[in-house]
Amino acid sequence: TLADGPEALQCPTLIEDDRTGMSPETLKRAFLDNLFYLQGVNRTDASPYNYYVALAYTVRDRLLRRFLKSTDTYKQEKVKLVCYFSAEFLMGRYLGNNLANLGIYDLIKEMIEELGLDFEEIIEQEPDPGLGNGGLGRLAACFLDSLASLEIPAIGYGIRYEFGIFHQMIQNGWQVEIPDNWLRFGNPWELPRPDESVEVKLGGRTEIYHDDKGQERVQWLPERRVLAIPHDTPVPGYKTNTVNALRLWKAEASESFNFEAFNAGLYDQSVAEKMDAETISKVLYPNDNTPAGRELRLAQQYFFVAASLQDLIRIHLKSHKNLQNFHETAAIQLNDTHPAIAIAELMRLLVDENGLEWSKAWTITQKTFAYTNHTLLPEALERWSADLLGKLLPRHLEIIYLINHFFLDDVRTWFPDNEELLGKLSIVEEAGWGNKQIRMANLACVGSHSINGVAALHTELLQKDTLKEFAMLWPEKFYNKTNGVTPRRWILLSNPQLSALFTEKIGDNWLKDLKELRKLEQYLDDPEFRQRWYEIKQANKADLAAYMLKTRNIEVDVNSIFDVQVKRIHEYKRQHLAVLHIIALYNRIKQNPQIDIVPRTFIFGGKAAPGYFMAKLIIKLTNAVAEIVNKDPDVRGRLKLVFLPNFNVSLGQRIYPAADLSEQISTAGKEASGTGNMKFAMNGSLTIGTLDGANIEIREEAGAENFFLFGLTAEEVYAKKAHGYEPMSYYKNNRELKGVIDRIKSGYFSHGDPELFRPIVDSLLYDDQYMLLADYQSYADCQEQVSEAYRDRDKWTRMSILNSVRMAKFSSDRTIWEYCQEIWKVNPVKISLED
Ligand code: GPV
Repeated sequence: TLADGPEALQCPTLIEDDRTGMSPETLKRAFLDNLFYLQGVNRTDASPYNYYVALAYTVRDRLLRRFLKSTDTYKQEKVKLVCYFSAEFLMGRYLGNNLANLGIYDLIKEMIEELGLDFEEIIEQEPDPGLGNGGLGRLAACFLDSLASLEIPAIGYGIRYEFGIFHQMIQNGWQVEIPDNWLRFGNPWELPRPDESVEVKLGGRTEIYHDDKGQERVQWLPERRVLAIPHDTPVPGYKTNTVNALRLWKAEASESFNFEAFNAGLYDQSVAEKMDAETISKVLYPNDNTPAGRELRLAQQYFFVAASLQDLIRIHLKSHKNLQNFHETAAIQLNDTHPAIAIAELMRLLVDENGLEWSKAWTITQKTFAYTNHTLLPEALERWSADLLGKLLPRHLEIIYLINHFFLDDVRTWFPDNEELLGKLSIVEEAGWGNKQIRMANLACVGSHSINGVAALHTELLQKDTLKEFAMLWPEKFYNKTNGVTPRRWILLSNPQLSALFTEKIGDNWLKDLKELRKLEQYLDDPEFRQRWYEIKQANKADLAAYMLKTRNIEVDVNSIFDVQVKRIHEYKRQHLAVLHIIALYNRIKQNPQIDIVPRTFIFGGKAAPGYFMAKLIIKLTNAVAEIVNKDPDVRGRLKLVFLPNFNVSLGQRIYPAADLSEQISTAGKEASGTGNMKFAMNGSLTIGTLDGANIEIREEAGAENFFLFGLTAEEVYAKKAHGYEPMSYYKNNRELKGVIDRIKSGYFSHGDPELFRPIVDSLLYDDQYMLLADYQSYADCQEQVSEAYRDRDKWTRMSILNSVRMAKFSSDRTIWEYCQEIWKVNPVKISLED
């Protein structure tokens, strides 16, 4: 009271601020306030969605001080910023993650439940932000979590797609795509920053002119301009003060441009142009491991890269007088070649717009960029026709030609008279009839100081094969950075029971240092621990079983092996190899219904690119086999096949913890790394897999005896191809395999129509690019070993424990730390919350 005098006022925590207070009473008050004042609803008629929004704002408020403190500190201390340039960020839902990273998950859960509300239901109101296709986009999200958790100053730059990856429905066994209008109800996590908008130019032509010193220079006379409006989402580290930004750009029409047309009485045209501009950030291209090749896609890539570089230059010039040391302010990582046009854009900004000498600009550019390659598939490497690129970005095409010219001149002095080498290294491919293609991987290699693969085998094959000429020129530029995933989302959030067991036994430091899990090996021989391990897996399986019953109306046996393959559908990933094996098991049962087999539930999930015919047909085949197998009385429920529609981050969080067996069965030498493989293993699934991507390293860590290995090695695959591979001979010589293919051919799974699946059958028999038939027997035999191992619960549980506790290498914290030390040369920066 006033009578107490000023001393009483010196205790400011007496009443907590509703925006920052962490006591249960304050949190509750803030939550209910956000329901009433931000949304105008009473408790009596609030929907679960209203509650979600109220809670999201309650949490966001508690991030903001750390967020602004982080940004301020980076500015004050002129730190080097890690800039992750990526066309995709597959972030997953924010609410649960932000609660966990703030360390208030349990507190809030209790508060919500005290109000008589369903916490789980509220979490599920949030649309899963699907601004990515698969592994590449999810990797970017795991990296942002690790960067903030390791207290590294960083920013993610990308596109704020209005429509994310399509929602997948299954109708009559076929994939049907539904637009993902994820922003329809707004987005409480993002902060639009219209005052930091920048303009991006497109189209037009270039012109030579003379500057005031009489120097000949080039300027770009664009045909149109669009506004890029940044939207920032805070990305908190796990129990740190660091909150970094994910800065996504939205395209809008420039006001100035609009006015001209409007004043000229062309209102309709000005509105059309506005819509045209907005098209750029309208929709994510739903391709994984295949380039789109469309002009709009290139416009998207240039749009976000040009906006991000302007942003970084603005930040740099706030504390530096010129751009000579730009590379000391920003370490830019190119997530594949999607943002590789940034190399030409930075050259343009430095040379054309800031008057730097070409060679000086080139040094800065090379010191700024680093390139991550994510694929070995030659058809997945991006190439743009020079015509298309020149139409949209005339000055960039000239700059690319210049870069190539100087580069090839150097190569000629190093390796005289080697036209073949020049042809391989050239950024420009002469595709005949004057049809030139720009090879974006070559541009990325030439313009970067670092080139990395994403798993040991992948990096080795890049150096030996895909990028061998560059590896020969610059061996010192090549690095391996084996992928990782964040244990916060992929263990703590998705498997709370297992997390609680870990923490009970060894404390919670494993969430900051996954090597801690090794300590759990001491419990391997403890029957009580193994029992709890088993019970947790069974409980997770029961949860998933309930979900499958509810969403697909399929009843499954929780004592069966949950055998799971979830990932984008692609022929090289070989979902159809697993389907062939299921048909083989079915045939064995049909031949002898009394046969003793270990029951299995096969769970598939994954989206097919809408234009990828074979991938869509594989989905149809899977569902067609399910339809027959699930209802055949001879099977007696021993085999169940479930295709779970719309596999995404949220569904992954349900599935990984419930899996007994993780299917990682790509043709050796085709999967760059895989990251789902790591999420499964961390959650105690055993892997059946080829020696491909990161499987090799997972097997090394878990121990060969705890991994089900099958199939040809990458080397054997190459050798077989070289000697003329004949899939037909496998069909003719393997009775079981022949029975499987004949079953499909006969129309048994297609209501008697032998044509429906002919494209799959023909591709297997006459081409089999991915060598399913060569690997079939090895796979089927290996699956027998899996079944035998599963019969011995003790043995299986031990293997499961060892897989999980030995996965420290695959924490993205380890991956990011290596990037920081070896490529970016950055260190942690502590954020203080004191004023
Ligand atoms: I290139 N990847 C992807 O998800 N989309 C792409 O367009 C391309 C690659 C994936 C690879 O296929 C995976 O092997 C890898 O684990 C992942 O990128 C992350 O590196």
